[in-house]
Amino acid sequence: MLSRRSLLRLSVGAAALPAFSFDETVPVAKKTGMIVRAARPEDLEMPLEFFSDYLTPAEHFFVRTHTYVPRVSPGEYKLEVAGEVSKPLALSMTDIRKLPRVELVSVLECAGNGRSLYAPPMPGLQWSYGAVGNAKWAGVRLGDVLKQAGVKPAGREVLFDGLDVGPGTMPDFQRTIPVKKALDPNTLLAYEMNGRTLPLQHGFPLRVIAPGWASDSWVKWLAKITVLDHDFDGFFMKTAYRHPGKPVRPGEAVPPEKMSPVTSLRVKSVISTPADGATVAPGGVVKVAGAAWSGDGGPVESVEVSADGGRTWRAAAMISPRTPFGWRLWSFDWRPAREQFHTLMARAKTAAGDIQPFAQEWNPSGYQWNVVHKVGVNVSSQPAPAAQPAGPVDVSGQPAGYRSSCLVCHGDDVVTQQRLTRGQWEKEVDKMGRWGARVKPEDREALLDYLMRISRGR
Ligand code: HEC
Ligand SMILES: Nc1nc2c(c(=O)[nH]1)N[C@H]1C(S)=C(S)[C@@H](COP(=O)(O)O)O[C@H]1N2
Ligand SMILES: [Mo]
Repeated sequence: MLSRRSLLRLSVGAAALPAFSFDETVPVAKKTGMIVRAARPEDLEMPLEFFSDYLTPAEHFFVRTHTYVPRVSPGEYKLEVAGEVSKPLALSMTDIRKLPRVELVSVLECAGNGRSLYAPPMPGLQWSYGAVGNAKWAGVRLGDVLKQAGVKPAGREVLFDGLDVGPGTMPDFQRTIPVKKALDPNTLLAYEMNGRTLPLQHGFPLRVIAPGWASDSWVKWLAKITVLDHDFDGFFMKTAYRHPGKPVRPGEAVPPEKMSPVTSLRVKSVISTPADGATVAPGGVVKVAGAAWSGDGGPVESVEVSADGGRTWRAAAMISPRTPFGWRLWSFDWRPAREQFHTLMARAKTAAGDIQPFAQEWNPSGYQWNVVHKVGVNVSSQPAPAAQPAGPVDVSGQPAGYRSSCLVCHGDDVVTQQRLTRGQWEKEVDKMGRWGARVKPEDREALLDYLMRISRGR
C-alpha cells in the first residue's frame, strides 16, 4: 500500500493517474443512461426515470468514489480483523462464505444526495435526486465475523478501511461505526448485489451494508476491520460527514467539533414520472409514480400526492410491500380535467409520524436533503415547445498552471459543477493544496478568476 501511495504522489504534478489493469475474474458493471457528475474519479447519478425499478439494476446504480477504483486481486484477497479483539483474523473469501448467508433489501443513499438543491450552495458533488438506489444484498453478518474474533469489553467503535488510497496527501477514506451498530443483525458484509457477485464499482469483493444509515458508512473494497477503544480521528469522521443536528443560519461556518456524524437517512420520496416540465393532454389518466424510503426509524407507511401545490392531498397506492430497509414504489392515477399548469408533489410518512418537510434546515456540507419533491406539469392540447439544452461550459483561456495544478487528480467536471463565491474558492484551493496541489503564489489570482468563470461562480 505504501508503495502505491508513493507512486501516486510522484504522479502528482506530472501526468494523470496511472491506468489500472483488472483481473478478468473481477466483475465490472456496465453503466448506461447515467448523469456523469465526475468522470475521473467516477461519480454517477441515476436519472429520475429509473426510480421505477423496485430493485435498481447495477447498470443504473449510482456510483460514488472519493478517489478511484482500486485494483483487486481475488486470489490474494484477505479481510484482516484486528484491534481490541481476543483473536485477530485474516479471512479469505472462502472462509467468509462459510459463515451463515444472510440476504436483505436495503436502500443505499449518499449523505450528500440533493446537495445541489441547497441555498446558499456549498462545495462538493452537486447531486440532485439520484445518489440513491435499492438493492438486494447478500453476505454475512458483521457480528458473526466479530464473534469469531471476540470483541474485548473495551471495544467502542469499529473502523473500516477499503483498498482505495487517495492521490497525493489526500486523507484515506476510513470510517467507523459504533460497536452497537456493528453487532446489529442487519449490519452485513456483502459479496452479492441483486443475486450476482458484487461489481467492482460497488466494492468487490466485500463491502459494508449498514441499513438505514447514509452510505458513507458502507465502506467498499473492505480490507481491514479494526476494533477501537476510542473515537477515531480520521478526516472522514472528524471533518467530513458531520451535521450540526439543529438548524443554523444558512451559510454559517460551524466548527466540525460542534457537529456529529451523519447516521440515519431521512424519510423521503421522489416522483419518477411525469418528468418536470412535461406536457400532458387533458381528459386522460396520468400515472404519477415514484419511490419512497426512510432511515432506521421505521419504513415508509404512506405517500400522498398533491396536484395543486399542496392545498389538497390524496393517498397514493403503495405498490411494493413494507420491508425494514427497502424502498417502496407508489403510484397515483391523476385525472387532470382543465388546461392549466400544475405543481405535483409527493410526501412520504412513516408509521412513527416522521414526514417530509417543505423547507430544509441548511447545513454546512449539504447533507440529508429530503424536501417534498415538486414537478411542474402543463396540461394542454398543444405540444410543448422544444427545450433548449444548456450549452457546454467554456473552459478556454486556461491560466498558467491550471492544468498542472488542478487537473492532475481529477477532471474539469469536478470543478465546473460548483457554484461558489470567491471566498469559498479560496478555501477550496487551500484544501487542494493540503492534498498535494501545487499553485505558485503568483498564479493564484488568475487561477481564482478562472475558477469563478468556468464554474457557476456567484
Ligand atoms: C492531489 C490530487 C488533487 C489535486 C492536485 C487537486 N485536487 Fe481537487 N480533489 C481531489 C480529490 C481526490 C477530490 C475528490 C474528493 C472526494 O470526492 O471526496 C477533489 C475534489 C475537488 C472538488 C470538489 C469539492 C471537494 O472538496 O471535494 C473541487 C471543487 C476541486 N477538487 C478543485 C480543485 C482545484 C481548483 C484544484 C487546483 C488548485 C484541485 N482540485 C487540485 C484531489 C486533487
Ligand atoms: N472504500 C470506499 N468506500 C466507500 C466510498 C469510497 O470512496 N471508498 N464512498 C462511500 C460513499 S460516500 C458512498 S455514497 C457509497 C457509494 O456506494 P456506491 O458507489 O456503491 O453507490 O460508498 C461509500 N463507500
Ligand atoms: Mo456519499
